[in-house]
Amino acid sequence: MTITITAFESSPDEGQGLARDFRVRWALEEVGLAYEVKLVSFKEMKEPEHLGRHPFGQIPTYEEGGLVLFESGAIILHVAQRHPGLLPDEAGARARAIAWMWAALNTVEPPIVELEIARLVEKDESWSEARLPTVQGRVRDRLDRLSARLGEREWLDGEFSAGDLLMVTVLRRLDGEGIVEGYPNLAAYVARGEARPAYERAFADQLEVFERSKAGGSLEQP
Ligand code: GTB
Repeated sequence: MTITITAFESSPDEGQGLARDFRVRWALEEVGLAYEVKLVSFKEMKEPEHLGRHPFGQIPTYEEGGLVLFESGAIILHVAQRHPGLLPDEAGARARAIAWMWAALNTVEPPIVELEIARLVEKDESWSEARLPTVQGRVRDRLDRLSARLGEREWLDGEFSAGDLLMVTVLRRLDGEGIVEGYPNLAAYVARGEARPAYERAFADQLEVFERSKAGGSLEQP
C-alpha cells in the first residue's frame, strides 16, 4: 500500500530538516518503507482538502490506504509498531522506548519550542531580551537531566529506538543556539543519530525539495 506524507512546499528552515516531516521521513527510512511526499503551501494547509487530513492545518500527515494520521509522534508510533527497527521486541524495553518518545515530545520539546517563539515571534517585544535567559534556563534544566541520564550510553535505553529518533530531532531544533554544545555527551548523541544511513537518506531527500524550489524547478516529487 502506498504511503504518502505531507511536507512544506517551502520550508522556512531552507532544507535543514527541522520541520516535523523530517522525523517521519527518518522513521520510514529506518524501517525501509518507501513513501511519497505531497508538498503543501501555507495557503493549501488551511484549505478544506488538507484540513480533512489534519484538523489543525499542519504538516506532517500520513496516509496509507484508507488510514489518515496526523501528529508526528502518533505517525512514528504507528510505523514502529508495525515494522521492525524502531521498537524492541521485549515488552518492558518496548514500553520504556515509548516512554522516551513521550519524553522527547512532551518534556524536552516544549521548552525548546518556547525558546524558538521567544527568538522568532517575540523578538521585537520590549521584554523579549530580558526574558531570554529564563527561557534558555528552562531548556538547560531539561538538558541537564537528559545528559545525566544518557551518561556514556550510546542510546537512551539499549538499542536505537523511536525514542532516540524523536529525541535527536528535538535536540536538533537547538541548532545555532550553542546550548547542546555545552553537553558533550548530548552533542555526540545527536551526531550519532545524524550519522545513521537512514537519517542521511531522509535529510538528502528533504534537502532536495529546497534545492529544487531554489532552482525554480518543479516542486512535484518524482
Ligand atoms: N504536534 C504536531 C506534530 O508533532 O506533528 C505539530 C505539527 C507542527 O507544528 N507542524 C508545523 C506546521 O505545520 C511544522 S513543524 N506549521 C504551520 C502551521 O501551523 O500553520 C514546526 C516547524 C516549522 C518550521 C521549522 N523551521 O523552519 O525551522 C521548524 C519547525
